[in-house]
This record gives sequence, structure tokens and C-alpha cells, in this order.
Amino acid sequence: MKKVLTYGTFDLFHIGHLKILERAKSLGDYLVVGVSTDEFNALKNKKCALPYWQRIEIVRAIRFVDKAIPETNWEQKIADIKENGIDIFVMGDDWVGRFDFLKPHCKVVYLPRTPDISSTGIKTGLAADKDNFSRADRLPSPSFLPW
Ligand code: C2G
Repeated sequence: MKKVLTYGTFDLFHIGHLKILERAKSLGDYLVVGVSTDEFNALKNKKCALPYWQRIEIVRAIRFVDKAIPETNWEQKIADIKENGIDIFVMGDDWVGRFDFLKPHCKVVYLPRTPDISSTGIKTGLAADKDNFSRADRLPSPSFLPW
């Protein structure tokens, strides 16, 4: 059995998250996913819309995922690789090179990110819509319109 490992925040789960998990699983038979805890995200200066318990429950429900574990620090990856008998470590290529130190322990693969989608983009996009909508709400309705 070939075992694969990846990590992420997986906030506001979207198609980019799904595709990396699908592609990671396709490289082996068993996929372990480390989900960043809220405390670890604070260390990454990453603010999440959803709390850890929701993010890991969603990841656990993804059919490509066989096991989900908490990611609490930067240093746990080698231990996770050993404890889970990992053969391949996978991350999106926004991380290219950052985890090459794992190469003595397993194969390291960086996969192309899915373009034009991110949790941050979803959040800022909604905020922009909200502003536009509220601005439209405030505009007086043009009285010359027949409706
Ligand atoms: N991803 C992707 N395409 C996107 C967005 C994300 O392929 N459009 C990938 C990222 O490259 C990453 C995974 O999805 O491999 C999870 O992304 P995030 O939830 O943003 O994870 P991140 O905050 O980068 O945490 O120790 C590693 C860190 O925990 C990674």
C-alpha cells in the first residue's frame, strides 16, 4: 500500500482543495491529511473563517481522504511521515522547495495549484459584493423607471 501525506488549512473548502486531495490520492492508495489547527494558523498569520473542528470534519468527509490529523506545528512532518509509513509527501506548488528537507524520508511532490480560486479570494470577493450590494441598496430608485 502506497501512502500519501499532505497538509493544509482547508478554510472555506473549495475546488482547489478538492483537486489537490484528489490528485494526491491518485499518487497512492491511502491519503493522510494534516489540517492546521487554529493555534497553528495564528502562527502562520492566517485568519480562518471556519474553526478547526469544522475544517477537519469537512476534510474527513472527503472521499479521497483516509485519515485526517491535526497540524499543530512546522516540525511535525518527519514524525508524521514515520508514524504513518508515508511514501509520498504532496503540496501545491505555491510551496515548491519549502519541504525538500523531507526528501531523505519520502518522495516529495509539488503539484500545480488550481488557478483562480483561494479561500482569501472567496472572503474578499464576498466582502466586495456586500459593499456593492449595500451601496446599491442606498441609491435612490430612479423615479423615471416604469417599474
Ligand atoms: N491549493 C491548490 N489550489 C488552490 C488553493 C490551494 O492546489 N487554488 C493547495 C495548496 O497548494 C495546499 C493545499 O491546497 O497544498 C491547502 O492549501 P491551504 O489550505 O491554503 O493550506 P496552507 O495554508 O498553505 O497550509 O504545512 C503546510 C501548511 O499547513 C499549508
